Amino acid sequence: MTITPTKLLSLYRDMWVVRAFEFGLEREFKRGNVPGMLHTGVGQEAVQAAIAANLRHTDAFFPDHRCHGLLVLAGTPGEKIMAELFGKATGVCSGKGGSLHSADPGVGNFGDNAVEGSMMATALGVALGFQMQGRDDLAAVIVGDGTSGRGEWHESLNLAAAWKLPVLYCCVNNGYAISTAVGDSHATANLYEFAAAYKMPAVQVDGNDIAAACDATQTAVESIRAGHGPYFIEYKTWRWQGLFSGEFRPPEEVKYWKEEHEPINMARERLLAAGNVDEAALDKIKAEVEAEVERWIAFALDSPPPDPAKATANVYVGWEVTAR
Ligand SMILES: Cc1ncc(C[n+]2csc(CCOP(=O)(O)OP(=O)(O)O)c2C)c(N)n1
Ligand SMILES: [Mg+2]
Repeated sequence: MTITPTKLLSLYRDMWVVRAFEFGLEREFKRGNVPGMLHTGVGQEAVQAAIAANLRHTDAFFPDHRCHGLLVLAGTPGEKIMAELFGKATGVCSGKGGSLHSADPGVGNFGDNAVEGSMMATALGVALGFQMQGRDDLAAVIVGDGTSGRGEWHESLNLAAAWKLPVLYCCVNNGYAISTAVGDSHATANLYEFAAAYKMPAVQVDGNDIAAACDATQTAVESIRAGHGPYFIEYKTWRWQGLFSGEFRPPEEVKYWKEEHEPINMARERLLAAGNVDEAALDKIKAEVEAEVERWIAFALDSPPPDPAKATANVYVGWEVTAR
């Protein structure tokens, strides 16, 4: 581990931001306060914290459908993300974006897209722009394992490698796309092997080990900023939630990921072993984050819905659409 105990403590808090945000959101979803569908990032906290910790506001990132917590860690106020997911006027995109289509370019969030993997093509254009401007910023694109069977995945990696574009590919391999296991739909369950064929550095890392995930991300980001072209990281992790209610995975697998190899507990044990923080201090961090998330939820609940008269505003840049 190369990260310091102080940095690890800060990442521990970040992981709690992701989990507490999702737990609060799930609770409100079940109460009927969140419209649409919900995919949560519970179980993938270390991946999101590691990515957020290595980006800066002048970079661009394209989150996936489980990245709510990452949006907060990237710098958008938590209440604005929460209100967005509640479909409220005070949300970061005035309640029009929701989970999948909200963006905040001021902190580098260029938005997700419901067509899985399509941001991999968009990221190329942003990265090309950075390269032409001579900047050392990068475009990070976060995608699930399910995306790797899509044409855009391969087209994107090919062009990024050929043109040495500053793209950080963050492949969140949680083992399944909906309920299809990666190894059942690909010739390998190790997706970095595909990326390596496109002639870019490609690594696989334990995505539940925050220190390993953060180290790997830092190495990749430094390489890209130094002008060496794209970099691919496959984070091996596991999501607690399926794409629907009900458990389809074997009990021993669930036990391994939720109890024995669970990212927040692993970080907690490592912090306690390092000896400069005790149980009470770690519990306090969790409680503080949970209280903050409750404030974000209260803000979202108290916020007004969007004004129907503004439904067509800001749909296209500089072009107001008038209702027919
Ligand atoms: C191009 C495309 N095909 C299908 C879907 C429907 N869909 C939504 S999520 C999902 C599974 C995605 O799996 P993965 O990329 O592994 O992400 P995970 O949900 O496991 O985090 C699918 C097939 C979609 N949104 N876009
Ligand atoms: Mg998956």
